[in-house]
Amino acid sequence: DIVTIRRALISVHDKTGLLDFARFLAGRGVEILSTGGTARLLRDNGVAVVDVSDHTGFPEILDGRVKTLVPQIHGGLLGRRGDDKHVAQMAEHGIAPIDLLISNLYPFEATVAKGASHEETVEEIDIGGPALTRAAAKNHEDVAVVTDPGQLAALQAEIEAQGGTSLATRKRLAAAAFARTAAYDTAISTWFAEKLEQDFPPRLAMAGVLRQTLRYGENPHQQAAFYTDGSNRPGIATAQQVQGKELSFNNLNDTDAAFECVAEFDKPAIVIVKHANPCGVSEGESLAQAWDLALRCDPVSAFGGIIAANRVLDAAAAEKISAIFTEVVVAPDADEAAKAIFARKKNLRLLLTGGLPDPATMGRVIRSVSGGFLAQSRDAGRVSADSLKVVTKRAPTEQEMADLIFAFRVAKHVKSNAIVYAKGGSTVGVGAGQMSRVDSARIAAWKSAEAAKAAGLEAPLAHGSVVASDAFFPFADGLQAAAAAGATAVIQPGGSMRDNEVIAAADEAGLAMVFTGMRHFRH
Ligand code: 93A
Repeated sequence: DIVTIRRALISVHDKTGLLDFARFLAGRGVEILSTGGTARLLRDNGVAVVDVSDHTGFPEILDGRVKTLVPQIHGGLLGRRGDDKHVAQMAEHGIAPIDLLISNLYPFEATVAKGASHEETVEEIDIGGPALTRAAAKNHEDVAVVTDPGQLAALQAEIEAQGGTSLATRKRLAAAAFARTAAYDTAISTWFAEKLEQDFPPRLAMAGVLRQTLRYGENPHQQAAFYTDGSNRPGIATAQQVQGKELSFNNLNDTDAAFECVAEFDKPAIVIVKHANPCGVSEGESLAQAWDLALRCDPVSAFGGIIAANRVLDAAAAEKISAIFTEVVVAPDADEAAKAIFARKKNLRLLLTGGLPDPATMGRVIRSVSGGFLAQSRDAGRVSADSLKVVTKRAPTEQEMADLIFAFRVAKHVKSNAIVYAKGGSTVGVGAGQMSRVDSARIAAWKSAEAAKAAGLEAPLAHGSVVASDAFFPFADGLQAAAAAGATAVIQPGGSMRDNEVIAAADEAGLAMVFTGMRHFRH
């Protein structure tokens, strides 16, 4: 199953490592066909090449849009060498077999990332390259296809050792080639859909670009990998890991939860996440102050947590964060002093993203179900003071109103049933993921009492706080639990059959309550 290479076609945008490999081929007597820019580079460096246009007798036309889209090339890649009819037809039409294709595509993704114009971006949609790549990959029985400069070294070693390419290698290269063209088309369709601001389902493009294979999934017996969606939007997918141990599946999942949450806030803010739920969120005058207040909410859970900041990390914040055991720190950036402080903690993973996710963009959320998947747009909903309806006799004070909006923004990032107590721009008790709302309310209150004990305070932190619920209170009991914990104001969507009972209970306890009309389920 070894195929000797007699003729190769090279047509690449990324010319990394190409010259050495081309010299290697030329040294073995391989005829090299090549397109405009690639041919020029090789020829200028003394490698003998035949221009594709000379080989086919057909010039490159339409500004290079048609270079290789001709039967002599595609026939040379697609003809079956062991098939008499194919061999005869190739001979009849003067089509020479091509045994190796080296191709990589116009840099469409990079062109989108640099914010190029519509016309420039369209011109970077490679048509001939994917066609060549898919033709060669389809005919892997006889043809090898290189789509990434990183594949050249191993291929050279195999050719040196065996005199040609093995079927196993050709199959592996074909799989990588189809993955590459699929990802390329995904990037194009995503870009189009986002330009057109299409709604679901056309916006959905499923294939991702492989960013990293992961050691394992949520558990060690599960396989896992991390893909980007080709959009290049700032977020976990654009993060650079500056230091620390290898990122795990759970690290990435938790880090995303923390980063999406911290991006909601305008003032310096810190979010501490455990198991994809925030266990402490705070705004502050500085990141260091926000850290102290976020940590106060649940210092027990914060151990081994994921920390997200919405500002450039500075030395003061880095010192404080480094004082406890933390798995991951993520931020848009960090200054040199902060980096030096984190560097003392060798295992700590520091991720810098270059920006914050935009909480207002639609994007998409995908979840698998047995035999399929569910897709929805992101929860980009956000409440503001003027969208809230006061339903109780007492209206919230200005401070309560600010805290209500803060608490509801946090609740959006807490798994349902979510109950969040907050005071002065900090969470003081979080109840997450319970099957009944009243249980979440009780847990959040209990945690606020524990946090107060840890801080050496008499009263639970929830005393004099406000409370947010991600969905309506179906009964008065959840609200009564919040009142008993010391909350003075409530924010919730409203819309329950028993809203009247819930409002009456709030009035009875002297609470102010606002309805958002918007729900933030997160399951
Ligand atoms: O413009 S194309 O879509 N039409 C083609 O026929 C074609 N053939 C190869 N793009 C085409 N290519 C691409 O040109 C390759 O994928 C490669 O990225 C690039 C190499 O062009 P040059 O050799 O002129 O630098």
